Amino acid sequence: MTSVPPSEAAYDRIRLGQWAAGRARSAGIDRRDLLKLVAAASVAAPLVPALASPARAAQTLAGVVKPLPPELFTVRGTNAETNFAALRDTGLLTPADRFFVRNHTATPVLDAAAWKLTVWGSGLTGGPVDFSYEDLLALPSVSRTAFVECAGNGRSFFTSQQGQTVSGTAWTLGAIGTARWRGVRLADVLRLAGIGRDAVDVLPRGLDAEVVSDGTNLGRVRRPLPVAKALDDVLLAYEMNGEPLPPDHGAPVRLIVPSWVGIANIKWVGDIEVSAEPLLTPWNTGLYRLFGPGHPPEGSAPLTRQTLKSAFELAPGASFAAHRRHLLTGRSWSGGAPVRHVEVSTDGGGHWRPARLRDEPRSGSWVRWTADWVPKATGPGVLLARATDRSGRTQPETTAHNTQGYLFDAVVRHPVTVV
Ligand SMILES: Nc1nc2c(c(=O)[nH]1)N[C@H]1C(S)=C(S)[C@@H](COP(=O)(O)O)O[C@H]1N2
Ligand SMILES: [Mo]
Repeated sequence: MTSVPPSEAAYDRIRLGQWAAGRARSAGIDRRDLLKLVAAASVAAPLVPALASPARAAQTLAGVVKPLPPELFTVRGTNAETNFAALRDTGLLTPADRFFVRNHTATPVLDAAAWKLTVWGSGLTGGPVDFSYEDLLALPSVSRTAFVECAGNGRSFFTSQQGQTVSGTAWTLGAIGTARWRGVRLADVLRLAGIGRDAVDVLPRGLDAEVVSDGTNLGRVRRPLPVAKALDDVLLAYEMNGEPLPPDHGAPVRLIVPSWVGIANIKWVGDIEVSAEPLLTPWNTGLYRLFGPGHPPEGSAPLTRQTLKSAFELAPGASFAAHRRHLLTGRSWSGGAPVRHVEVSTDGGGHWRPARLRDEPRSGSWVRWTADWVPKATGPGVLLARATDRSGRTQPETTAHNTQGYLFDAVVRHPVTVV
């Protein structure tokens, strides 16, 4: 199990009890609609395969501003997955031109000069407080290297490796990117806005369009953060890798919630409700909980930290010349603790040997690694990489099923061909 600080674990237990007892407030959605979502979450629908990328032509996607060249991205619905092979020549940080995009609807193009952030709600000691972009720039800034990773990253392997049905975007391992984020501490903004001692939940909301799912309007993307996390290491970021945030990644300002599931990192934030009551939205009830065998009907506690994964910087089916020395490269990461070590297997899992880490492991970031390989037999092969983090967790052989395919952490079998 991922080690979770006591405050997070306590929050989850309390919120789960409040949900079951009907005591938490639904924020911006009818309670019956939330209950329908929870009921639907227990049933998985099959994954939709990605459309074949148009050959050569630079791919674009309505709703995403940046170009999505097929060598860098695989388009999946309204989203674009980073091709891991395209990270081979990059450093620790993912350049913005190849950072994955997960949009519930479409990227809004906002004018920073006209933008404001409104902080409001029953958890403040006074009325609403507005912050302009200039106001945020004038506050003390902090920088932090952190990954943003979708909770459903790796989802397709529930089906391809475990034969299980799961619903959601059929990501392989590229729904993750690591950047250097600069911005202000959310804690500083909340204190300036007058957060009170009875505040329990902090609900940032995006300025992108309302999300309509199966005929139900879920409202704008929003997910409550427990006040303990909101006051800890969360940033309101306005810079990514030394540049102003690009439109697709939340310009002018987004949340960065280190080590937590991607949905916590609300893009294009326009307002933040600070509440003295616990809050429920679709994104912490029917979505982003584990449903299925072994979980209560209302789902697990809302997901918080990411799990542990490893990926090769290789295309699926990549080919290697036999009897030559090749340098295999990849990355491993964990939301639970810094990575401790990584092992690779080039014989389908029979033997494992240590990979060389190229980065100092840090919490909330990934490490690059390398391993040499001299393939001998020609024909199809399978490469595996397996990480262990400092909490002692190692990637398992299989991940317990959940209907929405969240938090896949099992070792992924990477097919290759030796010629
Ligand atoms: N406003 C808003 N914020 C959002 C989303 C969204 O659709 N709208 N998607 C979330 C999800 S599910 C993920 S995984 C991350 C993806 O961030 P990225 O597109 O910058 O990679 O943003 C999160 N923040
Ligand atoms: Mo996500």
